[in-house]
Amino acid sequence: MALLEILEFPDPRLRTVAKPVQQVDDGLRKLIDDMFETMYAAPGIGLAATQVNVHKRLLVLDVSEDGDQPMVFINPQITPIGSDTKPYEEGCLSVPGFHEQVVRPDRILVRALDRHGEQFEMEADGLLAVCLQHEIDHLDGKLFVDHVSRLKRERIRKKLEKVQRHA
Ligand code: QAP
Ligand code: CO
Repeated sequence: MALLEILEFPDPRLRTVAKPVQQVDDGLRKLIDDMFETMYAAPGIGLAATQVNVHKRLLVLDVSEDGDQPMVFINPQITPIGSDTKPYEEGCLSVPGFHEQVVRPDRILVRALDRHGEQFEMEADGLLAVCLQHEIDHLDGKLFVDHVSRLKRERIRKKLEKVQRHA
């Protein structure tokens, strides 16, 4: 297993739109294991392949209390269930130290492949629904800061650029 480097905002590589996974093979499963190791070490609750500079449609998350429920979603597709939305205070391993309220659909249906390439479907709400939508945004080159005002986004960008200059 290996720890992967996490790209940080405003790195332009975070704007890459990821390509569908064609083959769920041992190479991909190794990447999935490395992404879990990286996410748990951070520590974080979700990580998209985009954040480790791999532009494939793949994400891992664990929103359980004890951090013992790893979930993998390959080529995920979501549709909102109903029209209810909810605000949630989001953060991101690629935007360290910043949290902002983001409004998203409250309940979603997700269809994806698991680590064996088998298709599954599930309904999600609460933190799981927030995290899935946040991570799928990454696969489309989007960040939670895109959901807040330009003023807030620019303030975050400038502060992070300053920290990165001193890193
Ligand atoms: C995405 O975020 C998420 O600022 C996953 O200094 C977040 O794991 C989905 C983290 C909230 C739903 C709700 C952030 C770690 C981790 C930081 C994360 C930090 C250290 C964020
Ligand atoms: Co994120």
